Amino acid sequence: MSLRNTVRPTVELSALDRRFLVKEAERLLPMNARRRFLRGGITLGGLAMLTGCNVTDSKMAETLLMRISRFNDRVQGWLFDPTRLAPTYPESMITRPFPFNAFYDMDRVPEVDEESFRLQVGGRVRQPGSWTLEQLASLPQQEQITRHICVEGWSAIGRWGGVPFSVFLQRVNADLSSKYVAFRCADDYYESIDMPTALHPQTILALTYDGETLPPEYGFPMKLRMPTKLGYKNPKHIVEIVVTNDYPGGYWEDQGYNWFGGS
Ligand SMILES: Nc1nc2c(c(=O)[nH]1)N[C@H]1C(S)=C(S)[C@@H](COP(=O)(O)O)O[C@H]1N2
Ligand SMILES: [Mo]
Repeated sequence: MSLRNTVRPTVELSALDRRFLVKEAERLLPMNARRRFLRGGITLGGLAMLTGCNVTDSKMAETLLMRISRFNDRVQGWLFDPTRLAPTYPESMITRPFPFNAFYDMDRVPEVDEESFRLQVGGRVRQPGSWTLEQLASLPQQEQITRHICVEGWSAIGRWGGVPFSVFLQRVNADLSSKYVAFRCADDYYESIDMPTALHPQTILALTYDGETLPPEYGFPMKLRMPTKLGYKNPKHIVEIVVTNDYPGGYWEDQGYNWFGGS
């Protein structure tokens, strides 16, 4: 037996832990797989076969959930239709006031100085560098009234305007065959998305909310607005964009949320 095996404590799973694990796994499974599984009932043995993880302790339980979540990402990626549009709404249906949400309270919203701000762009792009807000505002703009869905159980309809993200990626000569686009924010938030979603016609680098400059609480100086993805995938206060092939993760994803996060 290796030293590593002898020193690492093995925490046996209780019956309650096992029931919780099966529930968690069920939540992480993509819909179609969930349906197929439910016909026979989800068991720990079935999940072990699906993931190649034999769950005997809490460490393996974590690995199993992580593998199911990545399996979910792949299935959602396959199912994603890059031409299918999310519903749009009339102006009369906009939720007023639009809710604020972040991993902190409103009084801690980051302050970004408009004059000195520069958006950094790098990674797999032929034109890396920095952008002022004025330069971004001079690119083609597009508006949308769409529904934002938060996993915490609320949704709201809002109106965002900005640069179609596909236009921006083409402007910086991004390698569009890359796997991911990663975002770093002025708070400690970070996110990443798949390239097909980055190029979706409703994915915009939003500079305005309801016809006005994006207010601080909704993500000044800019947020990525994607009606095809859940709320936490839409980063606010973006300061850096990197095109990459190395999986960048995300603020909530690294704490167990599913990465693809389709809505
Ligand atoms: N930089 C940053 N972006 C973020 C978050 C955050 O805490 N920081 N929270 C996310 C979550 S969970 C949600 S629901 C939305 C909320 O956006 P809103 O304040 O415009 O409603 O922002 C997302 N983007
Ligand atoms: Mo959210």
